[in-house]
Order: sequence, then structure tokens, then C-alpha cells
Amino acid sequence: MGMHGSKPQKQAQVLMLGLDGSGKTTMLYKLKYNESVITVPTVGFNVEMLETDRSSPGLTVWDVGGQRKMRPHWKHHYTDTAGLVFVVDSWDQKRLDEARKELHRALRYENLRGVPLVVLANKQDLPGALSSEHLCLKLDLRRVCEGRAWYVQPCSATTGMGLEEGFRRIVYLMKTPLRQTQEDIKVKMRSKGFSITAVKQILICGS
Ligand SMILES: Nc1nc2c(ncn2[C@@H]2O[C@H](COP(=O)(O)OP(=O)(O)O)[C@@H](O)[C@H]2O)c(=O)[nH]1
Ligand SMILES: [Mg+2]
Repeated sequence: MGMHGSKPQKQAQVLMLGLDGSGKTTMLYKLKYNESVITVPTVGFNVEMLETDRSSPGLTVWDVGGQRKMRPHWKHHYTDTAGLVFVVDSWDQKRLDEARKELHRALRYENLRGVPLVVLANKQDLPGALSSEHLCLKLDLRRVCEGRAWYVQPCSATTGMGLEEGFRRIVYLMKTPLRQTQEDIKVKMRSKGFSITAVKQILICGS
């Protein structure tokens, strides 16, 4: 997501949610400046514009504070959200249940209906981090993401691994109607010789 010419690009709002400490702010600044910043818990929000290729809208990414007292404010950002990125600390299994509840709560809001979701399985650099497949089951994504395009991307905000892929994926899901993304996946899988059960499995895990 490098720099391009000065012509203004159309912007799409991407909302980044997740528990405090999951890595949202680290990720935003790694993507924006390719730098590892020392973060403090976010009070309020950070917002940055990220450029994409010219055929896609630029992204205005909102990183909203994830502490318990900040979470009631999340809903005020839902109206204009074109894509949702939910960041999970894949290493901290003690807080997965809390993360699952907060994600499910957000997805129930009418304003987020049909909005594509990318779950970023962060902190993959730490030994013992849960895989994206495992996380997908723990978060019960298949059930709660009915009628929505979604994907689970493993990543590390400190090394940068998987970050661009995750944000490219949200752009792709925002641009492509749901039915088409599911058909695309099926066709790609068929052409690679995957069986129908494998296709189902892939849709379940979004990967
Ligand atoms: N090992 C590791 N630590 C991370 C990663 N992402 C964030 N952290 C650390 O997790 C802590 C919380 O990160 P922060 O970005 O403030 O989380 P936020 O509350 O979601 O904004 C900080 O100490 C970060 O350095 C990661 O991918 N790997
Ligand atoms: Mg933060």
C-alpha cells in the first residue's frame, strides 16, 4: 500500500475493533509507516488513511479504543462502515471468550448488516498462538457470519506478516457482492481439484 500520485482517491471507511491489547494501534502504524511504535491504551480513537491500488477506494481506518469503558462507543462508528476488521490476540486464550462476545454483539447491529468482516488472528509470532482455523471455531464464525462475506487472516502486527493481505482482503470483499465471492471461491477450488467437502470447509473457515 505505497504512495501514489496526488489525485484524491475515493475513500471507504474501515472500522477496526477488538479488545484492548489485541494489537490494533500497533497494526495501524505498522501499515501506515512500516514502523513499530510503542503504544499506550487508546482513549478515543486513531484514524489514518491508507492508500491502495488506484482501482480501489483508499481506506480511512478507524482504530477505536477497546477497553471495556470504550466499547459502548463502538456503535457510533457503525453507520458509515464499509468494512469491519476485528483484531484478536491469538495467543491470549483467556480472553477469547470475551473477544467472541464483543464480536457477536457488534455483528448484531443493524447498521453492520451485510458489512464484510476480516478477522485478524494477530500475534502469530508468539509460540502457542492459535491458528486461524482454530480461532474460526472458537469464535463460532460460521454461525454468526451467515449472510456476510468474511475471512480469517493470520498476522503479526510487530513483524508485519499478513497485514497487507488482511487489508487487501477487506478491500476485495467490499468490492465484490457476497454471492459472487462465494461463487468465485467455489470455482477456484474446483479448478484446483478440491472436493465439495473441502469447499465447504473453506467457506466455513473463510480461508
Ligand atoms: N508479540 C506481539 N506483540 C504484539 C503484536 N501486536 C501488538 N503487540 C503488543 O501488544 C500490546 C498491545 O498493542 P496495542 O497496539 O496497543 O493494542 P490495542 O489496544 O488493540 O491498540 C503492545 O505491547 C504491543 O507491542 C504482535 O503481533 N505480536
Ligand atoms: Mg490502541
